[in-house]
Amino acid sequence: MPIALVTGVTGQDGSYLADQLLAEGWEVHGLVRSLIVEGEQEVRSEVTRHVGDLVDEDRLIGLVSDLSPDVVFNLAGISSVAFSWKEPVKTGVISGVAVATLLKACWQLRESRGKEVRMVQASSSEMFGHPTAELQSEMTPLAPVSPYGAAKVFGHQLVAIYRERGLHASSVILFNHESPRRPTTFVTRKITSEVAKISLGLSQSLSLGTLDAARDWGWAPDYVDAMVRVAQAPAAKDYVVATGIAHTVREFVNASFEAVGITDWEHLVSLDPEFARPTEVTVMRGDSSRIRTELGWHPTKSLDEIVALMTAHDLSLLV
Ligand code: G4F
Repeated sequence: MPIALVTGVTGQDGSYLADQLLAEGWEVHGLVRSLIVEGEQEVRSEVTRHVGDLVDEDRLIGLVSDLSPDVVFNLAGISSVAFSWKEPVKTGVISGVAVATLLKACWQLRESRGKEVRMVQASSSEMFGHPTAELQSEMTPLAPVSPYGAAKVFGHQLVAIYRERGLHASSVILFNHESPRRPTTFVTRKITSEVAKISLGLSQSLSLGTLDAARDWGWAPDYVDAMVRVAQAPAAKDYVVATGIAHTVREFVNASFEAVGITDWEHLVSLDPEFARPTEVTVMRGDSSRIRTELGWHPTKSLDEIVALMTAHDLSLLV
């Protein structure tokens, strides 16, 4: 039975990843900050939870040594670009520097016991910054425009450095990926949860930072499936994971209102500078040809399907 250590196991991606790995017969261990954390996903009981902090080097090195995992999936960190503007130092440490600790722990396990441990790092499209081409691929230069993006670049480049050194370390460059498990701090779930309330007369309006930004939104379970494929690939590499189709926030809002039968929604939505970013990446669209060709991955849901599922889920929580 292969053994996985998943950091960030209580998040959207970590919880879907644990579900998939357990279904495929893996032994799954999760790193958690504490055994009870409000607002995070429930961790399946089959996941062995280990309390620890990503920045506690001794703890992480000891844990990796004790578990001797086949794969370490690093999904933990600050995942909100907006939050990274409020806490740039914390973001740099947790989403950037902590990657070094995990790589060091994997390397030590390999050196001391000859264990061929693999690592998969959750990198982000936010590393590309303002688009310089229509599609971003593994070859696109990294030029982040947020503290979050800069932290992710540090982790991403360290992974490449350890790969060069001989570790089977890969990065999945994830474009936006959504699901009913997304927290409402992200725009998609904020929209679907508010639209559900508005449709039931429980809220009057939805306030957003912009309607014009466009994102390449995929289905989160597809993106964790990509991580598993990358972990099992013969060679370690970077892989862009994206649908290749971008939609604006406006289109997402429209699809969510449509899902509850409201067509005339403009008067229900307002713009609030509080939710706008100091720098905004206007459009993101990924070229996932490499993972499609080499590992047979492909996205399974359209934006309309994702929006419908998320909106229906939010409605079900209210009725
Ligand atoms: O949902 P968002 O907050 O996601 P963002 O910033 O693109 O980051 C997500 O995707 C990245 C790429 O995969 C990840 F690296 C990252 O960890 C995270 O998962 O914002 C999406 C867009 C942005 O353009 C934002 O400015 O929606 C815009 N937006 C407009 N109004 C808003 C709002 N975003 C939020 N969170 N809240 C708003 O009211």
